[in-house]
Amino acid sequence: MSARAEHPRVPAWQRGKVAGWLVTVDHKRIGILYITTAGLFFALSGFLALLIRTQLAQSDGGVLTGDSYNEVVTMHGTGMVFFVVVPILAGLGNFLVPLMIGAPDMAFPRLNALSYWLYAFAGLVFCFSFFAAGGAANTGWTAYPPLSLAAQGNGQDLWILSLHIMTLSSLAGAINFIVTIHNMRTRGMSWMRLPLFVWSIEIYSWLLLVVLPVLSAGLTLLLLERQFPETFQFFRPEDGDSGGSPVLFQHVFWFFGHPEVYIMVLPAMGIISEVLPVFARKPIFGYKAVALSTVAIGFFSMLVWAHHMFTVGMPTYLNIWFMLASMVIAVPTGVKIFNWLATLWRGNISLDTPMLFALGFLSIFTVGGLSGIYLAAFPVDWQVHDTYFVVAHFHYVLFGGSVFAIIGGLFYWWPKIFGRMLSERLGKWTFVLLFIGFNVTFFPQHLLGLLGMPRRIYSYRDDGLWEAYNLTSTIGSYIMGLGMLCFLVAIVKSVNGRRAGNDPWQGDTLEWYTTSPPPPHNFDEVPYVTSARPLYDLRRRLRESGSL
Ligand code: HAS
Ligand code: CU
Repeated sequence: MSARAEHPRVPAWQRGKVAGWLVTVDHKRIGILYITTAGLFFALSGFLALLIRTQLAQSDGGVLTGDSYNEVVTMHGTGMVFFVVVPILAGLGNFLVPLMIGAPDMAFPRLNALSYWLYAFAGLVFCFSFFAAGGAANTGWTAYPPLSLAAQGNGQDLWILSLHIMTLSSLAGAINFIVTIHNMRTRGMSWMRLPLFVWSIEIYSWLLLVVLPVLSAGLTLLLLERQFPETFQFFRPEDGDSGGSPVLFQHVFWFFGHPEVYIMVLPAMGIISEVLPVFARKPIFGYKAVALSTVAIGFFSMLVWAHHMFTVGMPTYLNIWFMLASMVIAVPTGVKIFNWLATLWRGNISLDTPMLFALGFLSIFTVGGLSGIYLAAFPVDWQVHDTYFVVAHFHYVLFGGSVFAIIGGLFYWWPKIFGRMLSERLGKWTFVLLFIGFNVTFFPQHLLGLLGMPRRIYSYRDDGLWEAYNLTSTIGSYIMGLGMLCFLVAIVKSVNGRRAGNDPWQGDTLEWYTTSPPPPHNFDEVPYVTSARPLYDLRRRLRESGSL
């Protein structure tokens, strides 16, 4: 029973098991709610992905019609971006940030609960889209007009509405993270002693704060023009000069959309920066450079958006600007990659599951980053824009990057969150199946893109190797499905899993100082922080004084 339930002023109806969760304002419970809800959306969006791959296994697959294929692709992409990756990072951030900075809770616990419930509500509205007259939203996660203006039925409107609600949720969450990180750090924890995961949540929050309002504005205009086409004409191109501009929507969308992809990868990089040193038994190499490169990536990510629009016909000087600015991001990203490699160098490496996923992240993300550099060269992009090459690129950075890091992070922090270990044996199976399945699924998509296969098509002419590559890709996706099943089994089995002590991995950061799971108030006392590795310092002091 939690301390809240024992509190005399907590009304009786709030003390029950279910009610206790519904009214909770504890950042740890809210974190768990976020993670489980995002897990459900992961299952849904992952199922849609397998539908897509099943349809594409053959050139004229009969599983989906053209219309339903468009719906499935749209809901898969939107689901993964908005309802899986961003909120699961919010969940990890919620659980971990206060613990890592030695605070009792987030700065605004009630606002925190509101963020979660807005997310849950947005998710519900998003799902209603499936049941709308005329079917679910079907114009892709980018919802470009004029297509998204022409889309019949209310599925598209519900989609817009759900993203509006999600934006409110994320804005409230971002403000909460920023205020918490700025004001609630424990004694001694200066900015240069902040855990790197917390750094990444700080920049994640600032990016959300700056770019989400722009998305909301664009979606509001889209909604208005859909509902009142007589009155508004922002994006429709007809009527000569008096018409709107569809390219305007693309600018607005990508001013949000490009930073969004770093919103999804920076906290993943933060996870990697926590996991690698612990399993290499060395401090992170170049802490300052890794922390500041996060800031640099966040800043530059707002200057590159039109690399998604090289084919709309921008003047050459703009193409050149967006090309160079995009390539510049390789520098701070490379700083991270090389610092991680240097952290591994001559480390005493133990290949536990979190470490396997971190190494998987390193290798796959680098490949995805490099194909990003190809795409940033606009003459190359002209050739492969809107082909499967782009699909391959972003799955390398988003699945091999963000999702690998998230799964690794879950294996790492599971014992802290639930007090039980996840099975190492199943963890290794999960990793092997996902790593192999991932590459079998997405590597051939580079080749398909180079052969000219467009994105978002539900059937294709069996032209030479197209069907073979597609079938390979589908087989890979089933292997990934098996990998996720192993993860699920590991989760179910962990209910009776081995109990974790406070600090099963010999971690460096403050969350390992408290019990697993932590008590409602987190800490009885917090040690004074003198470096970025307070627990390492503590162990060393104990060892030196002979008590360890
Ligand atoms: Fe990307 C499209 C360019 C990183 C996600 N990206 C997407 C889409 C998504 C996405 C979701 O310029 C599709 C959206 C849609 O639905 O249409 N991307 C880049 C570049 C980087 C990059 C330059 N992307 C990401 C990350 C993502 C992500 C991170 C999510 C997590 N991306 C593009 C472009 C498009 C694009 C075009 C549009 C394509 C189109 O036509 O639609 C960089 O941030 C990557 C930097 C990382 C590295 C690897 C590590 C660095 C090292 C340092 C040394 C390397 C050097 C480069 C100096 C580069 C190891 C040397 C160059 C060589 C070629 C060897
Ligand atoms: Cu981009």
